[in-house]
Amino acid sequence: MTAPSLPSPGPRVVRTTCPYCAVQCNFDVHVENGLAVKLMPTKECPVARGTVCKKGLAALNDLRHPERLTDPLLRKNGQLVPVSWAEALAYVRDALTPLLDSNPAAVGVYGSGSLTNEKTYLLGKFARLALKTPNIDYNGRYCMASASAALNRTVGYDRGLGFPLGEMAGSDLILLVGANIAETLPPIMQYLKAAKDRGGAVYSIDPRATVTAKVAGHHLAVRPGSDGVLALGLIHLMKRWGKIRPTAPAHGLAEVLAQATAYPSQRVAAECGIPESELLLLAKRYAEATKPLILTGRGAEQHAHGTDTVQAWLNLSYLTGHFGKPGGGYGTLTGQGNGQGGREHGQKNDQLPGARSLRDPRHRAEMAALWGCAPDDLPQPGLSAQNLLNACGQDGGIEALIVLGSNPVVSAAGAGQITENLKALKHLIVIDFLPSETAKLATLVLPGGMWCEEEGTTTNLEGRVQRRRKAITAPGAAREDWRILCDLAAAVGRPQGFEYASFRELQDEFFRATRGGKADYSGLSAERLDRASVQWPVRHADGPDTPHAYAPTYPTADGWATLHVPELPAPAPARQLTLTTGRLGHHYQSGTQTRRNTALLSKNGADHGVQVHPETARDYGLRVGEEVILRTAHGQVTLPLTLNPGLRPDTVFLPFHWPGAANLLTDPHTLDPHSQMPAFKATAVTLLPAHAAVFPSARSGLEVVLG
Ligand SMILES: Nc1nc2c(c(=O)[nH]1)N[C@H]1C(S)=C(S)[C@@H](COP(=O)(O)OP(=O)(O)OC[C@H]3O[C@@H](n4cnc5c(=O)[nH]c(N)nc54)[C@H](O)[C@@H]3O)O[C@H]1N2
Ligand SMILES: Nc1nc2c(c(=O)[nH]1)N[C@H]1C(S)=C(S)[C@@H](COP(=O)(O)OP(=O)(O)OC[C@H]3O[C@@H](n4cnc5c(=O)[nH]c(N)nc54)[C@H](O)[C@@H]3O)O[C@H]1N2
Ligand code: SF4
Ligand SMILES: [Mo]
Repeated sequence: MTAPSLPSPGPRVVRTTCPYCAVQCNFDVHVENGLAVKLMPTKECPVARGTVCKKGLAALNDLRHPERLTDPLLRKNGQLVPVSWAEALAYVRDALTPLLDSNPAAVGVYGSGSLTNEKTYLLGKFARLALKTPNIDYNGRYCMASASAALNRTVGYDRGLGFPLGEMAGSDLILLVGANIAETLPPIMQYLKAAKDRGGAVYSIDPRATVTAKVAGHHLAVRPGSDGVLALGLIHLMKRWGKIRPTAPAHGLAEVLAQATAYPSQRVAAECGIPESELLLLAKRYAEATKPLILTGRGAEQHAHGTDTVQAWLNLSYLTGHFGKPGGGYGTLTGQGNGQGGREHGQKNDQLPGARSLRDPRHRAEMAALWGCAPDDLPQPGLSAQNLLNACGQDGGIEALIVLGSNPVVSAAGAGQITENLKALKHLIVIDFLPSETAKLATLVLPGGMWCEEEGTTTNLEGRVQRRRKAITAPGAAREDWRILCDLAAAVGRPQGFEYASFRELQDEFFRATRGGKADYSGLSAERLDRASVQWPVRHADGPDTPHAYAPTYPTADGWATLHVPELPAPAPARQLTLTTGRLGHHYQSGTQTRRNTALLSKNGADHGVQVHPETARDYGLRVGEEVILRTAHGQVTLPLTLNPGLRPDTVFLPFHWPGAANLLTDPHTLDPHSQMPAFKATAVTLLPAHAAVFPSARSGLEVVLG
């Protein structure tokens, strides 16, 4: 390998993309003496058009944070101590080679939607070709996987938004179903406001009255988990009102319409916990709209019936002829920086690059030819994310895990059990740039590169591929992640296919690998992306890109869509208190980056508390600011109480950015059968004051003494 390229020392300005969310705002990073000194938004950004959010603006702070990892750390006598790369890689050789020789499936790989396309591609290739393990998956399973599963089984592929974001402004009715974009994807609010300015109506469908709901102007506070029923209620009314005119012929139309007859508005209003009049008003608006746009977020999707919930909304859009039309239809709001590209290029347990299937003999043959192996050498699909973590440290399960770009000690469902599982591993190798809670458990930590220390591409929530350019060099002995993966392949004695002379060689191979896949990037090059960003597929160097992804016909066996009949659970018992979880505007994900960033630290420190409706607090005898115990079938936590009058009284809300909090309470075992998504957004919970020795089960009057 050649030495890393050193950027020139003089002052420079490098345009790159944000390390955080799926909007992928463009910034100009000003570099002086090899350090990033200033970050400026640019009006030329095709997505955010010159706006950024507070996280993006503060992104430089972590680059040279005092806790930044600059050396490999190896666990010796219980402590992580700095070692040379030679010693770190010798550990990798000694740890992994015996497992790879006897049972490669005992080595797991856990990736991330934060990784660039090139790293995603390389991680999948590394698992299949160097490690030969079937057990690779990634944190996107926790993210938009339910929407992805619904789109894939309906129209054969999945690009979160099938149209350019700017077209949102032309919609006359926008339904945000479980998406709090004012806090999670702030620059998109400009398109929402533009739609409102033109007379469009915007609804937030969310158990909480969020900032987004206030700007939207219309709020339907549904019970957690009831969104699918709401969609069936709308289909029922559209049918009654003669509004069914499907986008194109499709399989399953009759079955889907037949199911909706069982969902009259009275039933639907009761199950969703909303007034029937509000349901009828929404239905009337939907029926009259010319370009209604349904956008789902994690609130609708992160359930054990998330795929079927999304399916119900997708069916509504398709049946009423809006799906796939410019400015209208259905889309999912992808979350992570490269949440879109991260789900296309082979870090999923069942996937090969270009959104190919690991189960398809033709796809296997295509990748085997590119990688110079026999198709049968490629493993079959392995465990999906939560099952992979559940299998860690278990008899006959995963003995060594490599983590790149995730912090499952905070973000996995049932995080208490997962933490014990990770501790029980023989080897936990974490590649990170900061000491995340997961890195702190590792046997080996490898210091990786941060966003503007690496070259690459990311694909944003509308399928727009952009360059993420390198502005500075990683500090100390930290290395770019792609080089670390190549080093690991060499360490286990399988360097073939990982001997790139430059990043460019890897990037060009990645673009080539997607040729002929559903997510085809083969018409791309760094030079083309320098001229303009593009939306995939892009099949030829001089050919067009694809702003509208979902025009019929579809990449399915016969070109038709297949609408599936959603299977929805019975509503939760009326008196049940439900815990839901989500995000705050100034924190990102498991918090490794934002909890260290002084520009983002909360002013009052109460933001990690549990949000409860004042009426519920009164019912349970709780006072503001006091510590309360939350208990579910999966765990218990004690946190300060915050009142939120904008929340449904039968729902409590907890942000998930902190360790020892939300995910100690979530269920690691009950997964969506189609997407393998845990139910992050609905867990039956009980509350009690932390000072109380007895547990007043408020609504039943029973008292349970805590052990
Ligand atoms: N500030 C910030 N921005 C982020 C992130 C971050 O961590 N912080 N993460 C990024 C990522 S990876 C993602 S996936 C996106 C997520 O973006 P969003 O989907 O907007 O985020 P969440 O807060 O998880 O959930 C959205 C809303 O769903 C509501 N909700 C909970 N349960 C239900 C339900 O059953 N039905 C309905 N209709 N609503 C429900 C919650 O009250 C919440 O307001 O954000 C991205 N942007
Ligand atoms: N209860 C609850 N749990 C949830 C959710 C929820 O709404 N509620 N949301 C789920 C969702 S949508 C998501 S996406 C997950 C996210 O949760 P995680 O999968 O934990 O993702 P991050 O917090 O982004 O973790 C990224 C880690 O990798 C590091 N990192 C980031 N980028 C890179 C990189 O390029 N290279 C290297 N080497 N390291 C990197 C960061 O420092 C950090 O430690 O959480 C899920 N968990
Ligand atoms: S976090 Fe998202 S919205 Fe904020 S600046 Fe970064 S890409 Fe833009
Ligand atoms: Mo996500």
